[in-house]
Amino acid sequence: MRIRSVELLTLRMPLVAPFTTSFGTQTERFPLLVRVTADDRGREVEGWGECVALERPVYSPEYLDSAREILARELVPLVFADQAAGREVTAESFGELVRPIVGHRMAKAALELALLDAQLRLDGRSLASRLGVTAESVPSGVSVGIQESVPKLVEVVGGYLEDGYVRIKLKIEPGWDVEPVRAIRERFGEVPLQVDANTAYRLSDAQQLRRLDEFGLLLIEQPLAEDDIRQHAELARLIQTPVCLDESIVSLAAAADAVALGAAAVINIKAGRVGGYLEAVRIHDLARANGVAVWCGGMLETGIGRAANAALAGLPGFTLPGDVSASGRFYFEDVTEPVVLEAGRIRIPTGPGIGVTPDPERLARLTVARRTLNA
Ligand code: OSB
Ligand code: MG
Repeated sequence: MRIRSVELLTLRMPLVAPFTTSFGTQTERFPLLVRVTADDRGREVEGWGECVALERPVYSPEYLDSAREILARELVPLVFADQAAGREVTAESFGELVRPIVGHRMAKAALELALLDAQLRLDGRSLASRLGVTAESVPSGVSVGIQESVPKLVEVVGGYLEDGYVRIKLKIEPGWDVEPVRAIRERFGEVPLQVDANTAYRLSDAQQLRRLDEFGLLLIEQPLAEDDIRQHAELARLIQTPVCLDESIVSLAAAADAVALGAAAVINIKAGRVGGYLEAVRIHDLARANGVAVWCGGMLETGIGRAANAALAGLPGFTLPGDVSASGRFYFEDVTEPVVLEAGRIRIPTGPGIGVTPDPERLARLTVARRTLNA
C-alpha cells in the first residue's frame, strides 16, 4: 500500500444535551477525523480514523489542537519519510515507527486506525475479523452525566432504560455520589449500575466512597488521579466496590503495573488513550490472562470511532457492557449512518475495514477546518 495523502478534518457537532463530568461540561464536540488516501497496484482506497482528544486537556494531557499539531508536525511526516525510504508503512509497523515521539497516544491512535482501515479495505477484510472477533453484536451501556437535580437524573436514566440500554454508568464527584446512586437503586432496583469519578477523589475520601458499598455497584471507575496507581491499590483494600481504571491505563505497561499491584479489578479500554487498537488488543489479552475483566470505554465518538469500538468490544475478554451507545445518545446527526440500538445491543459492522464511511454531504456541512498533507 502506498500512502498518497493524509487529511485532518475538524468537525463541529452540537450535543443533544450538555454532558457534565467532574472535569466540566461539554455542550459540543470537535471530532478530529483522519482520512488516509492510499493505493495498491492501481486500486485507490480511503481509510478513516478518529482522534478522541477533547477540546481542552481536562481528561488527558492531549487536546484537539495538540493532536492536530503533532499529527501534522511529527507523525504524518514520519510516515511519509519511512515510505520515501522504501519501506511500506502499515498499521502493524506504525507503533515502532512513531515510538521516538513521546506520548501523544490519541493522535497516534487516530492515524493508526486510518492506516488499518485503508489496508483492510484493500484486503476486503473487516476490522472485527482482523482483531479475531466472531461476535455479531455487543451489549450497550450508557454514560450519564451529572444532572442539576436527583429527580432530573431519575428521569434521564428512565429514558435510557426505555431505550434499552443494559447498563447505566453515573458520573460522580464529591457532593454527587451516594444520593444519586441511592435514588437510582430505589427507583430502578437491581439494574446493572456503575459510577465514574474521573479522578475527582483523594485517598482520604475512602470513608465516603465506602458508603457506596451497600449499593452493589459493578465498579467504581477512576476515583483517584491518573498517576495514583499505588493509591488505587490501597483504596481497593478499603472499599468493596471493584476498582476500575480508565485515565491511569495509558499503555500495556501501565496495565501490567496496575494488575500486578492490585489496583485494577477491572479495566476500561479506550483505544485512543492507549495509542491504538493494536495496543488495546494487547491490554485485553493481558487482562484476560490475569482474570481481569475489561469493557470498552467511549469518548463521544462519531460513527467512525464507534464502529471501531464496537468491533474491539466483540473480543471475548470484554465481559462487561461498554460505553458503546447509539449515535443518538450524543448527536442529533452523525457523520456516518447512525449507530442504532437493537434490543440493547450495537451491531458490529461486517464490511471491509471499520465498515462505515462519512456521508459526503454531512461531512462537508459539519467540517470547520481541514488540512491536507501530501506524501
Ligand atoms: O471517563 O469515560 C470517561 C467521555 C469523555 C471523556 C471521558 C469519559 C467519557 C464518558 C462518555 O464517560 C463515554 C461515551 O462516549 O459514551
Ligand atoms: Mg471514565
